[in-house]
Amino acid sequence: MSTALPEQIEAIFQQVKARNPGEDEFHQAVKEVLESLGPVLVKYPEFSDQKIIERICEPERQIIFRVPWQDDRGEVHINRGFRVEFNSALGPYKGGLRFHPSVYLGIIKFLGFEQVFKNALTGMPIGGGKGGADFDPKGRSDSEIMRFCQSFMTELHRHLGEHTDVPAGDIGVGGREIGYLFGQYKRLTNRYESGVLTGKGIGWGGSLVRKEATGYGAVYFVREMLKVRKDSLDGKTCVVSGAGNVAIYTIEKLHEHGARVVACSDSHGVIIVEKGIDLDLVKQLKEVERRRIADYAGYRQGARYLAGGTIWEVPCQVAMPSATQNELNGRDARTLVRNGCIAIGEGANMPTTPEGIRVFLDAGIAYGPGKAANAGGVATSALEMQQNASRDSWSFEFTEQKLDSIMTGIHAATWETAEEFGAPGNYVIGANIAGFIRVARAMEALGLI
Ligand code: NDP
Ligand code: 2IT
Repeated sequence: MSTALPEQIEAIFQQVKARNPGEDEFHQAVKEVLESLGPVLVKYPEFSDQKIIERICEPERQIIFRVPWQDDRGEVHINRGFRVEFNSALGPYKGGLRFHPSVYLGIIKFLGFEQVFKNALTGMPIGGGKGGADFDPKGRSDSEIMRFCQSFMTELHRHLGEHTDVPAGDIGVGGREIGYLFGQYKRLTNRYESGVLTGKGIGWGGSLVRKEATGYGAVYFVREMLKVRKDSLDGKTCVVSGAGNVAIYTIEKLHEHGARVVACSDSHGVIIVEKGIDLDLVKQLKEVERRRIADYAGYRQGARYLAGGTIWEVPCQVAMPSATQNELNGRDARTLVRNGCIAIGEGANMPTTPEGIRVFLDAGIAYGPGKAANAGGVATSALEMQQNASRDSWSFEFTEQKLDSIMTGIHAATWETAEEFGAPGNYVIGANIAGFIRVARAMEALGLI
């Protein structure tokens, strides 16, 4: 992957940087996509004439709002809420909400931009958007979380709708938060509009498999990458960063495929278990008790905890970054390759830095970028929307089968597109081009919007 862009695309990128100052993550995400698009403009000059790239880099709408709330002691707090409605050429804006203290406009824009192409890759009728707040849920009581969610939705609700904008979870937003958000939306609108949020609870409009979908889907993507190489996950040693929603169900599916996950992590440190992570314990600590992964070592002999350590030093054949952006840099990538890693499947969004990506591609290992590998979450959200629209609910097996075939399809499409554009085996180019073309075609058809 070269960093030198064709002149015309370089000019667009410089303009994006100038128009969005200080938004480093957004610049990074845009650059990675633009680096893939040179051959697309050669093949389809009409996209240049219609300024599709310039239009795709500019969100359709950006909403920033105040979120005031009171903690349990009565103290008032003010957070900042965001929703970036990036592109609706293919369907209503669709994408998660992130509650994390690091959130600012540049993070939400990078996530929204990625979401546009990811959602296009699923082949489903969903546009791209993302939102969130710089709220830190850590250490907050259930009532504080509820009050925050209610205040957040009090402002956001006017921008949402099952045919307009449909949020879901991301970092810091899971089933509990979606419940409080849905409750407040229902109260404000006097409508039981199930399709306005996804990731809902089973029993009040949620879909089976949605909770598991991102992790399971990422493992299916890796399974497909290995299949092309006449290999499989059976017996492989794996590491999975994070210990949240995506990491937990990545580990679960890796284990089901006969792989052994020897390490996972959270923002404080890494837990290493040579004989394989006990996932029930991780679920109890993280999903139920909301504690740190460090506590794992207190319950199981043979578990080592590295405070503040990097998980990528743990030798493995398959690595699945599933925590956050830029968590794996060039040095980490070199360490992984040196230790014999053969496949990377990104559960997180943009977890590998540009230098890290280059190391993986140069080493010729199977590298599945987030916008392809983690698309199973949003794809199953779209399946949830389908069930809501038809007032139906599908079995676990039926829904999981659909997720599997969507992920297998995304793998095939990215693989074939990479070949077609002269970059066999390069899923970065395959995903960026396949996603871009689908959105561009729709934008072309809908006129100057
Ligand atoms: P969770 O909040 O459930 O878990 C996040 C995990 O990542 C936690 O273990 C957290 O540790 C760790 N983490 C978060 N921020 C940091 C940080 N700055 N440094 C180190 N560790 C960090 O979120 P998800 O599992 O839902 O999301 C994980 C990733 O997957 C994100 O990149 C998200 O955008 C992406 N994703 C999520 C989808 C979904 O359906 N949920 C779909 C597609 C992608 P700690 O608890 O200590 O903060
Ligand atoms: O990054 C993502 O794809 C998500 N957080 C899930 C989005 C969704 O709408 O399910």
